[in-house]
Amino acid sequence: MLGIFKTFAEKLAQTRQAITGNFSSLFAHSSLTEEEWLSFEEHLYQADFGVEVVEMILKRMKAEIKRYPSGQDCLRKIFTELIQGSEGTVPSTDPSQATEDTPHSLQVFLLLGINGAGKTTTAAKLANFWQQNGQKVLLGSCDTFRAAADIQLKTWAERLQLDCIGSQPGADAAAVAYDVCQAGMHRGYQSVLLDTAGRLHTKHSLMEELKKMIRVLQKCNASFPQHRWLVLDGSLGTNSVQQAQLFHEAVGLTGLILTKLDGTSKGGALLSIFHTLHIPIYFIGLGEKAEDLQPFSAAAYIEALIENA
Ligand SMILES: Nc1nc2c(ncn2[C@@H]2O[C@H](COP(=O)(O)OP(=O)(O)OP(=O)(O)O)[C@@H](O)[C@H]2O)c(=O)[nH]1
Ligand SMILES: [Mg+2]
Repeated sequence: MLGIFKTFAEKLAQTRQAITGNFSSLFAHSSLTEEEWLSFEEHLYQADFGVEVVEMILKRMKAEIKRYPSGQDCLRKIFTELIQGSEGTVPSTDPSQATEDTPHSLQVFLLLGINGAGKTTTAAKLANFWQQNGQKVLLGSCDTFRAAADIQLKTWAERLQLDCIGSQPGADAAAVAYDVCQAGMHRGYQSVLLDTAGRLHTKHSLMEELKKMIRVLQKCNASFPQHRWLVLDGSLGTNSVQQAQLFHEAVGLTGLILTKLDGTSKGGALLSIFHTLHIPIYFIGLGEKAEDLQPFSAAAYIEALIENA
């Protein structure tokens, strides 16, 4: 557990710097001048907490700061309350826990998102994470839009020794998804991870294609895909909120993954996105390597933002 705190703190350093800047003195006291409050507000915007969350933080801090030994303690308390319920827990894929109602213990994860969000990389990292934890995982390359997408996923799979079913460019993505799930069920896999083509949430036809994919998967098993996870580019900050809302309206998202939080000062957007959508966050991407995908920990995230403030 300590490891995750250290990793989050290291990788979210840019966001932490945006919030706390030169505020070490500020956080040591329980009272701030008007000028300091204004400056603090600016820093919160720099870390991209978004208007609503910034206003909420300031209102509460101004009212409550005197009750705490330091501004840091007050901020920690507010963050902790705002982020409650944000940690997604992946259901057990233990076959022995399958019931009569749900005979298929196979868990199907559909990874969605706009172009370049990090879907393919995240699919490989997730498969690797679960495989390392002893699960039998199957990757499915359902981005049939570009030949390069299939190659990209297969390259990851080869490097990490992951099972992967590829596809031909131009093939029907829904049919590929169906075949991957059939293989998943019949070959005793516990999880299937489906990579999809990047799509603009504003393009009606592309969103319809996604709905079709889900309808076809439901023919495989009515519960599929149990997980519809939106992969968001964390460096886009709160700009992702509308995008997430439209995906949610189209397919009913069950989870979020925020990538690229390592290279941005906009990590505050995570709190804002959760506050707006109330969809749990399962993993966050903290770099390009396989091991840089981490299960989301609300406590580690908060400590990373205010550590040494
Ligand atoms: N620094 C950093 N880079 C990341 C992270 N996740 C993904 N990337 C990089 O982001 C770029 C895009 O990732 P992809 O996985 O190809 O994104 P995609 O959503 O599959 O893209 P399309 O298939 O084109 O829609 C790649 O260069 C990845 O290495 C992350 O957490 N941190
Ligand atoms: Mg991709």
